[in-house]
Amino acid sequence: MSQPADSASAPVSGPDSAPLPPVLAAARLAPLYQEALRRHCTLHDRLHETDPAAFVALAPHIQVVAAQGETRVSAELMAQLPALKLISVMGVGYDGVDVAEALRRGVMVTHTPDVLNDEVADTAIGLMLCAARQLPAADRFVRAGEWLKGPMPLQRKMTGARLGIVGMGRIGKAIAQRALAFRMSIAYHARSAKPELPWDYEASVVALAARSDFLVVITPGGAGTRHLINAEVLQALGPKGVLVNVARGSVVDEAALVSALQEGALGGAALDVFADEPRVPEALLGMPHVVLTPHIGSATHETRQAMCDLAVNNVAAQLAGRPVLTPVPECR
Ligand code: 8YV
Repeated sequence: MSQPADSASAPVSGPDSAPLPPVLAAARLAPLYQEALRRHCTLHDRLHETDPAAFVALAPHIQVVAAQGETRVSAELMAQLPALKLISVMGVGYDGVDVAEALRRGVMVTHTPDVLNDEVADTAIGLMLCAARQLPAADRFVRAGEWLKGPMPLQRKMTGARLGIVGMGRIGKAIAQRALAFRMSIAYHARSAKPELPWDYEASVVALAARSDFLVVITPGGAGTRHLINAEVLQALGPKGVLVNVARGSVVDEAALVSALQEGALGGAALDVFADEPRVPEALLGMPHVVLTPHIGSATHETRQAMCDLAVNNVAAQLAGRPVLTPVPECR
């Protein structure tokens, strides 16, 4: 299924022996995505980083860049690709892509919305339960033989608690729908109120945090939301409050989060995303009341396959001269 190691000078041929068009992987892509792409193109894995000379030779021919949710596709990279037509992101988030520059150059950007809504919402609920009931700590408790010495301390109830959701897009709504089964009261913050929704809108994140037991962050990343969750928000969430982040690490001021947890100003946190992945702040690693997962919000076979199919179908459409399926809102 997969092709031999790629190189700029040896394009892989299609069944009719016509060379398959070159596509640049801007970052290390999931094997699933790489394999599927190789059915439509000759994939050049990070050639701009691994072999600059070969990249210079190939760059004028590259019409498609493949990326993942957190991959950086900069104006500098685009400037080296004069034939670039499409940046296909396998992920709903595309904050690493300089979309303004892509628009300026007439480059289409696509992403993979909707197909991961359920998965990320499931992850958010799972993290909330883990933080409330300390399930990872309970597992460690049994394995360490602590149960033999006595019961684990009591934890807190999630059902009926107050949930604040920062970001009320497709995934935010899927989280809210699940939270209803836990009889949680729901309020949200977004760029603007959504009058069609039955939940309270808060124009200020601080005000939302102040009325929440759990604050779940599921807003897009990027400059507009950088450090939206700052010391003031964490203070408002308070010593019993729990922060859950399934969005982007950049949305939370990690230094402020560490301080708030250390000082007991914040009750706990469950984090799936970090500012400098895969590095996690050292201080968090030692905190038993913090749940840490390695950016697995959408990471199931089923959902990653659906995301991969959509990302590859966007590439195939572009290469065949057909309209792409899921352009980002700025490119619609
Ligand atoms: C993955 C994500 O990390 O969709 C996103 O924005 O963050 C993720 O689901 C990844 O991009 C999968 O390719």
